[in-house]
Amino acid sequence: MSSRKELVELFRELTELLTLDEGGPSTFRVRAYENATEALKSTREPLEEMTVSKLTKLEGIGKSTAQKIREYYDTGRIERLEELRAKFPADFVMLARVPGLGPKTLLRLRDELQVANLDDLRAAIAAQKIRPLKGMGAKSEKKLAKAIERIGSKQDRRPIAEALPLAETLVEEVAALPGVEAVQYAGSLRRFRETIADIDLVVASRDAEPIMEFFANMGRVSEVLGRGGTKSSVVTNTGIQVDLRVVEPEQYGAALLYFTGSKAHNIRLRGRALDLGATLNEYGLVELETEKVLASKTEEDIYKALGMQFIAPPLREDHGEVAAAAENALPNLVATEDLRGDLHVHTSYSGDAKSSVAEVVEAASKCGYQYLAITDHGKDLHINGVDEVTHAQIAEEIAALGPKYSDMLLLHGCELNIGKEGELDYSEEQRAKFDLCVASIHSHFDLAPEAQTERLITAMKAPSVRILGHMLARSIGKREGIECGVDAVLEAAKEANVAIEINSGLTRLDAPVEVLRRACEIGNVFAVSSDAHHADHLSSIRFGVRHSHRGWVPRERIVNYWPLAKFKQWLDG
Ligand code: DGT
Ligand code: CA
Ligand code: ZN
Repeated sequence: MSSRKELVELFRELTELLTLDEGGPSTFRVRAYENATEALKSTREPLEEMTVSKLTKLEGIGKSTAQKIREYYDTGRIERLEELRAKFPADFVMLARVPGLGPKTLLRLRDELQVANLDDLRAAIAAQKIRPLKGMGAKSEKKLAKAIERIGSKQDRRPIAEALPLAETLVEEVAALPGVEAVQYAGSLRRFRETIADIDLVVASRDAEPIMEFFANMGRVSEVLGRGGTKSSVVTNTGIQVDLRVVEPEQYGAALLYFTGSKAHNIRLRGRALDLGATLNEYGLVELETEKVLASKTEEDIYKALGMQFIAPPLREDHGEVAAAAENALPNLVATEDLRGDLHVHTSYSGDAKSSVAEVVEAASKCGYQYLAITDHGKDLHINGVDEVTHAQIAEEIAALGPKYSDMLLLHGCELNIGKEGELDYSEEQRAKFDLCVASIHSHFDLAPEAQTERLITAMKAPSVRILGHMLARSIGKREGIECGVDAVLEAAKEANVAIEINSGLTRLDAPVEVLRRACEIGNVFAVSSDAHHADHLSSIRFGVRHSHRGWVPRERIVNYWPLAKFKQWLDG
């Protein structure tokens, strides 16, 4: 952090803690710190070189604050702040952020009820210990209970499928605002976690005001939790909290890196920075001795300055990625543009899908694919299944499109249903007519693990099966995946030369990350598939790509990354 920025941060903290200490925001001392903070933000004077008496000549800076500024530049810390930090631990300071809880009440809660954190406060409310306090009462107690509930609900995690579309829309809308140089969602969403607590947006702009204005007044906002000069927090009508931060374009990379996390990854990176004699924070990578900013504008710059490979956001979980990046040993990850085909898509012949064969093929052609497998459901799936006769018709339609799409290999495939004991649709003779079969589970989710393992292995032994579709059949936020012996299934898949699907559906993202990582160790191959049920959804394969990153899947192991010849070899093998 440029030391100026850090100084401003420290003064902000001082103001916050002093407000607590003084029992209110309007005392002389608190206001003095507020004024000083504002002065520090705007001044262009070379503070680090100025004496106390020179500093006091600046507008908004009194003697006591001038001394603290000097102390900071001389020693790197401010003693008074350290005292206040010791007096008010972070858990207690958090309480000051509960709406309706002022410093006076807080101190009373601490001194009379020994409330030190949120849990204590909850307990005190539950025991109705707050209402007898001076200045309180049953009504204020109830109000507090509600305010805490709000905070509590922030901890609810939601499936990525609920948050990602909103985040993508927000990014689009903010990008179109005047003065916005870059915008990205950060946090767990950018790391592509399966569940999300809130959406964190980072914006690069020199003028925050229009962005804050737009943000607070969006139609989808039900409540503004906070609004500052460069930071706001809102709750949408659907109850998703969105935090927005506007930063200087020069610091965009550092801010994006910081707010993308994970926290554990950030801590690991900071350790690496320290080893190199630098500090890393949301403002930049700064050489300690010279205070020179080594990198801050882009994430790429920062990783490079740290002497390591760029680490894709889904990898940033402190699972060994920092050490690997430093040794140039990260897996080669696949990019959406690298994929040469899609091996699991449906047409309107599957009852739950909407596009014609021709529309799906045209969409695949627009993706630039060299091969495509159309895989409508087998007939065992009661509502959406397709019988032999209809499948013959699909085959004809596909063949008829051949001449028009001569640069794309069109495969007539099928998504077979794995029955309770591993049985599949049709006879093996009939199945062998398909160019490619995906086999997946759509029912009997509650069998014993041994039975599930057996079932999957039995299905994969059918020679026609080449891909194990959405392996655990989970639905994120709704249904846990089946329990099975993962290792045994993966071993069997390897033995049978069956690829493990990486299903791109946002409610699926199946097989899950832990399974993918295990499969990498065991040596399986993978197929990243859209499982699109509409021609417009072929592009959702990008989600599977990011899920594959979370699983550390090297692109060399992805069958639809392979060039046509190699892919055909695998298919025929
Ligand atoms: P979530 O919101 O629970 O789904 O997960 P995240 O990772 O989005 O967490 P969040 O929203 O609390 O914070 C966003 C990022 O900001 C987080 O991944 C790392 C960074 N961050 C937040 N607080 C801290 C902190 O105290 N220390 C460090 N080093 N980084 C933090
Ligand atoms: Ca977050
Ligand atoms: Zn499907």
